[in-house]
Amino acid sequence: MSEFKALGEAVTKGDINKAVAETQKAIDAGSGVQAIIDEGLIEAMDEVGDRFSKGIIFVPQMLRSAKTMQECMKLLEPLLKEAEVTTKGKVLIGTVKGDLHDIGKNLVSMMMEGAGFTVTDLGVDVPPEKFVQKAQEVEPDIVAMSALLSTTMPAMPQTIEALEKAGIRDKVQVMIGGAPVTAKYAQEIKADCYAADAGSAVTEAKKLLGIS
Ligand code: B1M
Repeated sequence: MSEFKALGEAVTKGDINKAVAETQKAIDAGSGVQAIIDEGLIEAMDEVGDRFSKGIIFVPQMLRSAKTMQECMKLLEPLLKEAEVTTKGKVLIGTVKGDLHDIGKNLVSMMMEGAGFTVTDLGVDVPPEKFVQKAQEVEPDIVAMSALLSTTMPAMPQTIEALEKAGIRDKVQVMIGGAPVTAKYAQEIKADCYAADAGSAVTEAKKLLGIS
């Protein structure tokens, strides 16, 4: 976290004003957006998760750090989207049923938009029937699901099953991701692909649609 030490500390402490100021400072200093996200914000959130696991902090502090990261992302979002404008394909994304974590999903969404995909974001706690209903409406190329809890991962195969029942499973590619999700799990539940992070979500989406 060296270059972004002050930013990381502000995020772990949940000091929104300081974190936003540090983000702006990093942008002004010409630091890459990806580096600010990966080495500043995400590393700090990992530290937050670690402290939560050890019982050093609790849900309110975790929430405050999440809010802090979201405020920093507001400054970075326009820079992420600057890159490309053409539509590469349509992506329907959401965090699965029972799961309220949306920072990673939002990041995937922003990176996809930045790479030229048209993204419909269903938000958090999205039940399988909502994925199906919206997929029928917007006819996406990719249905992308995020889960951060091991207890909500089963909502992924449930959603795939719902797409099958609605007769649209073969019309979409299914991508899954989120901290507890693995490539092996993607194979097990017959998703079309797994992406470990927001950057590889874009690479994998392009591969799925045969775009270089
Ligand atoms: Co939660 N939480 N949380 N939490 N939380 C975790 C996930 C946890 C690992 C913390 C811990 O114990 N170490 C743990 C889960 C354990 C498990 O099941 N394996 C946990 C828990 C237990 C809980 C609660 C149950 C706590 C409680 O109430 N007792 C509760 C559950 C609420 C619910 O969802 N029903 C809960 C609540 C919360 C808050 C609401 C307080 C808050 C979320 C706020 C929000 O999102 N708006 C929160 C937070 C902030 C976290 C941690 C600290 C940070 C998550 C985060 O935003 N990371 C997290 C610990 C951690 O992850 N280190 C933790 C930054 C983000 C950029 O990374 O989301 O992993 P991530 O996204 C990555 C990749 O995973 C990937 O790309 C992103 C970046 O490149 N990715 C995809 C994500 N989705 C993808 C989709 C794709 C492809 C890639 O394709 C479709």
